[in-house]
Amino acid sequence: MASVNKIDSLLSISHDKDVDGLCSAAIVWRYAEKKGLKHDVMLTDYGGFNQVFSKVSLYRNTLIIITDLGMDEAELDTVKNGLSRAVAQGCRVVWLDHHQWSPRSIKAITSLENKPILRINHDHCAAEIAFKVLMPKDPISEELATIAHDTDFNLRQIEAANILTDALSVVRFGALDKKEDLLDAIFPLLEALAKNGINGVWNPESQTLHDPLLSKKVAHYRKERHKKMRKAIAGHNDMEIHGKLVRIVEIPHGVTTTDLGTYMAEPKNLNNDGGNLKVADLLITVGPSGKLGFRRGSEEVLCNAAAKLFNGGGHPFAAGGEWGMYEDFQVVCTDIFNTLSESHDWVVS
Ligand SMILES: [Mn+2]
Repeated sequence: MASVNKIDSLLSISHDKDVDGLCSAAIVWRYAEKKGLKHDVMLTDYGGFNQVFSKVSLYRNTLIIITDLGMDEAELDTVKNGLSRAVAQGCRVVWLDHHQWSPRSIKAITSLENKPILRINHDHCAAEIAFKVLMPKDPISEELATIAHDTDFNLRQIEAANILTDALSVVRFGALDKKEDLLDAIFPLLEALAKNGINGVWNPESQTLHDPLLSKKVAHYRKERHKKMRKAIAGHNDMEIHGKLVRIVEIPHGVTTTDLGTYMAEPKNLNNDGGNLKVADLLITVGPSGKLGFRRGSEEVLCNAAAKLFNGGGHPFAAGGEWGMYEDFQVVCTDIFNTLSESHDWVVS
């Protein structure tokens, strides 16, 4: 077995998609600095594990810290093989996450050599776990964890967290549109957060981002998003099933499920064609590639049980599933309504 004492560098692998992944990576960065370890960053999303975990076998004597990523079961072998090789070359694995893990995936990580650490806690976001495990005495890491918690639990009580969420969306959508490298695009934000916490990107006095161009882009993005969400609401499809109001909307390009879910949970946003819509008991968003998002407006609905009918899962209050590529939104709606009618699992009686 390789020695664990020779660790001389750190590899940070985190989620590219949201503020929790970003803040987790920033906390790991601060940990690397504190320990004086040379450090690399990789960001990924589900579907991209292959690219990242095939590269970890190139590392030696490196502490590999993975944050805010659950196991992508489809890529389990790639992940296991990559990490096994890295570990045989003196690496050590620390995986900090808050998603659902299967017993098989847990075993794949905990059975690695060199005393792997797998910390899964569903009550916290990943940045909070990273803060507690790696940097418990660091006020900047604590602040980053608080910011991440506010967005990950969709509390939206911290304006800096809202801005950071939108800034990250602007940067991500911009890079995806131009087919640019996501890490390159996100890196300046990550570096600023790692070095100076939220104040590295945000001026608390003027309540604006330091980067004036990004500030402008965020303002524009918010305006456009508002227009797009109005349009999505106008195209809504409602049906009462088992006494619950089920609403399906299409997600416009550049809008996230959380954006739309939050917007449509507010009665004041639901003025449609002069009439007032009720907040739906179950809101289902249909993404461009047929991905389904489930949010609820009443506790008499179980989003995870509804999502399960569409090859998905999640929490009672928020879940995700899949319908598949589609052309006709009406066909998707009819099928979803049918499937929900045939099951009572998602309704609390
Ligand atoms: Mn997260």
